[in-house]
Amino acid sequence: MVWFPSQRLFPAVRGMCSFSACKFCFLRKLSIEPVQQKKIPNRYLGQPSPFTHPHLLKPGEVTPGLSQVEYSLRRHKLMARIQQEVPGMDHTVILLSNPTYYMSNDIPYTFHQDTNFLYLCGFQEPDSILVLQSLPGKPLPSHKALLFVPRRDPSRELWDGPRSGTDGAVALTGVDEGYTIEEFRHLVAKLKDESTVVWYDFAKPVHPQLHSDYLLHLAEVKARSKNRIRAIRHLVQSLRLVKSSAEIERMKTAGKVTSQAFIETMFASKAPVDEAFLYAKFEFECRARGADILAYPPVVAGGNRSNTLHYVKNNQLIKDGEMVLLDGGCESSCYVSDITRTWPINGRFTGPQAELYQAVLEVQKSCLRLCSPGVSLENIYSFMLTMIGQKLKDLGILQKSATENHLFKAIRKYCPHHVGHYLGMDVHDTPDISRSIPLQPGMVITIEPGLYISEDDTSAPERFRGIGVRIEDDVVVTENTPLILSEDCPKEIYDVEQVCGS
Ligand SMILES: [Mn+2]
Repeated sequence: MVWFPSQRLFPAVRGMCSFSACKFCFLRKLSIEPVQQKKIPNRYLGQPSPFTHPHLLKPGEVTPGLSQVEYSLRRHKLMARIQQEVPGMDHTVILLSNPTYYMSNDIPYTFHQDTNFLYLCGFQEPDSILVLQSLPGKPLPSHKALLFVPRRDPSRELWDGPRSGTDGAVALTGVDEGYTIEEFRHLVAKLKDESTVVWYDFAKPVHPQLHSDYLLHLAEVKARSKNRIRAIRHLVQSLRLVKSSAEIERMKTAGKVTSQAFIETMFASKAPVDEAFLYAKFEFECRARGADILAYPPVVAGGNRSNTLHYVKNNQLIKDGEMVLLDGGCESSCYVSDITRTWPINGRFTGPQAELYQAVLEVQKSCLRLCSPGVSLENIYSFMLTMIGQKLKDLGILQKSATENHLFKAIRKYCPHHVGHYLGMDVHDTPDISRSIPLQPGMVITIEPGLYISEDDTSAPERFRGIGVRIEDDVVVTENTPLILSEDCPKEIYDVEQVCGS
């Protein structure tokens, strides 16, 4: 998916580091206490467990590929960050899960967990609260992690399936203590104390009902206290920005699955074809390879519709001679991919299609080469704009003699979106982190230049009208050559024609 450059930018976060990559990070000296492994109940929980789903989870894993130790480390890193921000106080962090959203009476949408909550505990049930509390007399990052979860209820479980309950939640996630959600009010009463700094996103609560039931009053009391409530979202995002090696492994899987789905979808292309057919084919090929869901409604845009950046209706016929732009990605074990390819529906590029496509491809490959530590997404964006300007002249879309002002306007007209965004558990991951900060090893970004020539654009040469091209890859920044997670997905003209034509 594309991200517009007009989106609000936030100041850079200081002191970001990757635990595994940074030699000087003080967190390396942290000794966290070994997780006391509690026995997973030998019954179904509210999410896969190593006992019920041994094909997905190894012993000690909370979600596929991510261990209790990794989750515990994330919580410790967050508490260390808090200690840096506000030293020498008592701290309590409160994170809400998502609620279940309903399409109509009793008909739920597919549940999706809030990703900040998920990042810190891996718990997949709605209507839950994670609390991290500093320990009296012990310096941060020492803390206690508590989960408040829906209580077991046979009458509800008959309809909705099993719940983990407090014992299941503790054993699965490795937090220190588990309580029912109703017990949360006892804790809230203690937090009104002036000596405690409460870290909670009161301005944008992810669970409106839990907020009004338990936290609205606390927020009001704290507003009058000298230790006010402080937002936590930005700190969690600053941790999420740099991925661990286990996270990169999950993202490799998501990239491979999606690349294969693209190949199968290209292979199934024919003229004419309904966009809905390609949408269904793509989703099937992702899910058949183990993806949980698609990461977002894909764009499957034939012909001139590819010039509508977030075209998701996907209900038109693609005619012989047209191209299709597919922007799609899947979510696999909490991590997503976000890939775009544009290909001729009948398997052969026309002359003008090939010209425009090759121009975008060259810009894209040049941008990929810039993905290294020290360079920011904004730097790559500036580079992309300059290179697109040159390509517009080479293609004859712009006059060689165009003034600076005219040139800039034309570039923004033919490529109105940014070069990319951060990628991780969310498609537009860590959205509050500025794109001006230098990239570091372990950060994952998309690189997705495009050129869009509307069929109504009488100022562009006629042969290009109605063609829109975007090419998007997912990239892990490393010390050396960037790792392209979507490298299996064909993008050279020859390779695309081979796959589509075979
Ligand atoms: Mn994208």
